[in-house]
Amino acid sequence: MITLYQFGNSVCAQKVRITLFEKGLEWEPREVNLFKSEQYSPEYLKLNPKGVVPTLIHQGRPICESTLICEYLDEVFPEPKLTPDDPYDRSQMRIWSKMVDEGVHEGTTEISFSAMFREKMKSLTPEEREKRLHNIGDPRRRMRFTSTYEDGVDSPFVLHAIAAYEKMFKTLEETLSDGRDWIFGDRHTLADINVMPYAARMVYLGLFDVWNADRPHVHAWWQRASALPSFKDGISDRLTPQEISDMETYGPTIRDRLREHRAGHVAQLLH
Ligand SMILES: N[C@@H](CCC(=O)N[C@@H](CS)C(=O)NCC(=O)O)C(=O)O
Repeated sequence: MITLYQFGNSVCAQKVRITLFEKGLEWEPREVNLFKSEQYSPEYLKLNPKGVVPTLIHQGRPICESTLICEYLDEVFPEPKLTPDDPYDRSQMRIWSKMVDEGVHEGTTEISFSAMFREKMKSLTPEEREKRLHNIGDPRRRMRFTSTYEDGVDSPFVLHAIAAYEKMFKTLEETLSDGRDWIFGDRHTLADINVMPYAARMVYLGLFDVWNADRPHVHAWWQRASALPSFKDGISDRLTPQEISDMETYGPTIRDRLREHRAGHVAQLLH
């Protein structure tokens, strides 16, 4: 029996749902409403001490961290294999998950907050907002949330986000430029699955081309990735009309400013 604690439009829960679908596994959802701060309830913190989704429960034991959950699922349910066969390639696959976990994930949060969750935060009561900003008492998380709430797209954390996405999409374009379909060749692996929800969020927000206007291989990869049945089951079919409308409405409001910041970042990379 597999249970997934998740929140609908959470990127790292999407990653795990794609993997569950790829493995053909049955699972039960448990919703943790992040805007009601349910992730900070004492019961949930016992499962996930960071107070974040997702958490997978398998054989009565909790597993945290979406990258670790996906690797766990790949080991316990080996078919179809979602990791490269070669140990060197597996180490390189983890470069992709590290790129996401060490920058792109936070970046997605900052961009999503500055575009749309910021609006949602404005509609919370002062007590609810304070609970979210306080989180589990992590000062860095408070700083990030407060900064994107107050300064929106001009938050310095959005600059970190732009840089993290630039690195990921640049590396993806270079990797695919020899004509391969997927990051490790002719079959998709956890490296692609790691990137998919983060690319999808930028597509839904109408921001994908801030980075990828001149990256044809990334575009072709996206066409293949978004056509996978696991993409449909893990991401697109589960988005509510409201979530889609929020992304489509608010994303473009930060596009011009994001483009300016990205141009400044790319100019710096050239020096
Ligand atoms: N590294 C963690 C990140 C988890 C994470 O930040 N989850 C977000 C949703 S995508 C969350 O629960 N945020 C709630 C909060 O920070 O209060 C993972 O990959 O599982």
